[in-house]
Amino acid sequence: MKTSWNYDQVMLLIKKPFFELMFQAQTIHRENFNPNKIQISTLLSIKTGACPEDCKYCPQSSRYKTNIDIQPLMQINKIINAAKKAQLSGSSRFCMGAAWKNPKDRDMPYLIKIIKEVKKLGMETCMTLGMLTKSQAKLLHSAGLDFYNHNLDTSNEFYKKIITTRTYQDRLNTLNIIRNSGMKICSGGIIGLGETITDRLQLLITLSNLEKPPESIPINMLIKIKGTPLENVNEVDPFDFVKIIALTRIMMPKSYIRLSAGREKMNQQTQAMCFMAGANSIFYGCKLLTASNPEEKNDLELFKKLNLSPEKKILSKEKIEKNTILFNNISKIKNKNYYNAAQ
Ligand code: SAM
Ligand code: DTB
Ligand code: SF4
Repeated sequence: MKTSWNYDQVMLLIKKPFFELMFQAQTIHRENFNPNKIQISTLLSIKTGACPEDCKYCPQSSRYKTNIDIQPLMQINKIINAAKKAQLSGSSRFCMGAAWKNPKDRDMPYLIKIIKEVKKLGMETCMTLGMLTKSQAKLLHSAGLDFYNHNLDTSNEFYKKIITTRTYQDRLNTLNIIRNSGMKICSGGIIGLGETITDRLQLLITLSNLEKPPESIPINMLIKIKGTPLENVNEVDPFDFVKIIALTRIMMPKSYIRLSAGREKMNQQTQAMCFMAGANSIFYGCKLLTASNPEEKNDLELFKKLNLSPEKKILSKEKIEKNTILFNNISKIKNKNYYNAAQ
């Protein structure tokens, strides 16, 4: 049965002594997941920058002068090469992001082709392309897209201070469209935008009280990007961040919680506490969309220390080799420059 959360209940949770909260979160985590397993996704920006939206945290908005490399929609062979590389390094899901307010209908055939090619590799797929119409969502689902990422980012009240080019209701409408299309929802938020604790709690209440909570919940720590209006906002106390992860686990016991942007600034101990609090997914690979992420070797070292291993769907060596031969026969393209840039 689905639990519905209200503000008073959640306030009681966050006020609990730290170790009580952690114990409750860890207990719920163990009832629903293997605590030694982690889901691994890799991100790729398939269209970068020049976004018409004004999200104050984002380096890709055309309103701010940031140091990013603006790129049009990427060629399919480069996308597949990146997916292949992610798969070989142990990632089970490939997440593709585009700096759009929404995709145009004319983009759909190309997006469908991308999804089908990534699926052929045997990977799960996720896209984040902005708002969707019903027919676009249906097309993506029919092409085999497993997840659609669309974050609520913060509370309804604080949202207006962060983004003016769309409303919270626009965001909720798209989440509804995704749910009805049959795709799984990936939706979470950012901590560290200058929001209050109440805003953080309201975000979690909204997510948990959706008709069905998101299957995947990315919790991002703001990466302060030079040139954006939030470049100098105050730092978040790591313990406050860990508590938000614990709350997310308690409120949405069956969802995957992704420790997302901002891991590069967290030490191993903070990340370990996030995993103890119930986070069980990460973005793996040294780049997020435009910002950097911990190097693979550092993550592997952390996994080893914590005895964490990838959850599943890592293909056998034989299957990956078979896919590689198939893939090379299809595309024959080896883009060394791209690999160099991505490394
Ligand atoms: N344009 C699409 C959209 O906004 O839905 C998809 C791409 S957008 C970059 C995906 C998410 O990245 C945002 O919703 C936000 O949560 C996160 N994000 C963007 N910039 C960030 C930053 N500087 N720090 C942390 N998270 C960030
Ligand atoms: C999400 O919640 N975080 C990811 C993914 N979904 C698309 C994006 C993080 C972006 C960090 C800033 C950047 O790389 O540009
Ligand atoms: Fe555009 Fe998405 Fe960045 Fe907002 S978060 S500016 S919609 S790319």
